[in-house]
Amino acid sequence: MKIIIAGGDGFCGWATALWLSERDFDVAIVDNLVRREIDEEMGSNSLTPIASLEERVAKWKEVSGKEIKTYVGDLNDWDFLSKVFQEFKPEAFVHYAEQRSAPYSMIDREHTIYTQQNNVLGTLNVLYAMKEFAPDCHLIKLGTMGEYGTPNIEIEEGYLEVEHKGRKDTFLFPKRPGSFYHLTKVHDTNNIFFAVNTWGLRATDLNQGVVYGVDIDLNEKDPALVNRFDYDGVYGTVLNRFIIQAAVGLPLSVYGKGGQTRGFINIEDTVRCIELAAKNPADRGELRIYNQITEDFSVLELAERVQKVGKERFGLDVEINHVENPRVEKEEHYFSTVKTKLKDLGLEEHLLTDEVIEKIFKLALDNKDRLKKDLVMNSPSWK
Ligand code: NAD
Ligand code: USQ
Repeated sequence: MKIIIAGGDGFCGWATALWLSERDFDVAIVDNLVRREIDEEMGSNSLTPIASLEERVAKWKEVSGKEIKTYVGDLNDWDFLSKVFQEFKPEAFVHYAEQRSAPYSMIDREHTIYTQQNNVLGTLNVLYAMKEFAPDCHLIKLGTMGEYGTPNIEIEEGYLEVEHKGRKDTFLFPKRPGSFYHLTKVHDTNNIFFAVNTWGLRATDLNQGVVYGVDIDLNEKDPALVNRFDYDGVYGTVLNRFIIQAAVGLPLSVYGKGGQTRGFINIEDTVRCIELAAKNPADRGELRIYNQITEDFSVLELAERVQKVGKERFGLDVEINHVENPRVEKEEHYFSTVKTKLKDLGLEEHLLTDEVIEKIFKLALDNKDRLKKDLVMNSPSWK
């Protein structure tokens, strides 16, 4: 299968590109490398030293014998995107290429507008490119569990059947997201739903939860293949942050009460979910929506798990701090999710065991000298 990974230089995209390439998919990466520019803008870095995209794909060819084509450019550059579609002729298009940090989207007006333009307009360009050049191509779009927010009812997989005054209909599940970033994913879903119904495109929207881990096996194959590992208050996600904080001897930063509960997924399962979605394409005119998570945890529960592993396996005295919450979100709430569709397609889950935490811990310890302390608590306030 000819498959494009847009955002293939990023955290999920790089792991997915190699996973699919190893399994004989014909992979092309599309990326404008903006994430590396944002690192410079924020003065931040990946805890692991990452090679350039050029070096990465060259090393992959040397290690695996497989070629990954690269197109460096922006989804918002229509001439560039048209050329990519016409030249590569994708059968599937995995769309990771968005500004994905909620805190970044809340810094100020400019960052909000950049995030919304980059994400919403980029996806519209992809939809138009599919319509014009590849109407049979399957769009595999990364959405997010945060589209739903934290409703006081169970979160279904994308749709909700509603009975109102004696009549029934099925709607996209109601959304109440918690940042301008999360809102872009809601806008994308609405635009994709419309395009699929109007033009007969095929699409799968994967509402992925918070991703943790780093594909450590890649690092073991060759250090030049190592994935990024964010820890700062803007791009670092909560479990990776806690493990890195514990490894360098900083207290774990639980925002507020820590009862915030979210769906989580190991990066090892992210790549498998994309493979399953690619092998089970939606029909023309169909938008499939899956909740791409394997387990739900509260933030405080995660901090306690990391504290326990730090103590038992590394002899560390890990402190948990309840710090003032920079976000506007519920700190105690109901949270229940349906997550069966990917399992029905064959997903065998990699759950959060102490061994998994220990493995991530080791990578953090190996790279701890690269941590810049002033980045750890640099989240902007939502207000
Ligand atoms: P990332 O920032 O590491 O990677 C995103 C990549 O997309 C970067 O390499 C960036 O340069 C590229 N990009 C951004 N805008 C682009 C554009 N206009 N044109 C071309 N390339 C562009 O992010 P990630 O963590 O790998 O997340 C990937 C996707 O998965 C995002 O859409 C994100 O919303 C979604 N997601 C991530 C998580 C998570 O925990 N990391 C969880 C749920 C959903
Ligand atoms: N949190 C803390 N302490 C921290 C960092 C975060 O308590 O040091 C809390 C946050 O307040 C929040 C929860 O942990 O309640 C999750 O925060 P996060 O930064 O790990 O995740 P989030 O901002 O939601 O975004 C991440 C990715 C995003 C993806 C999303 C999936 O950056 O791309 O869409 O996870 S989800 O949350 O399911 O929408």
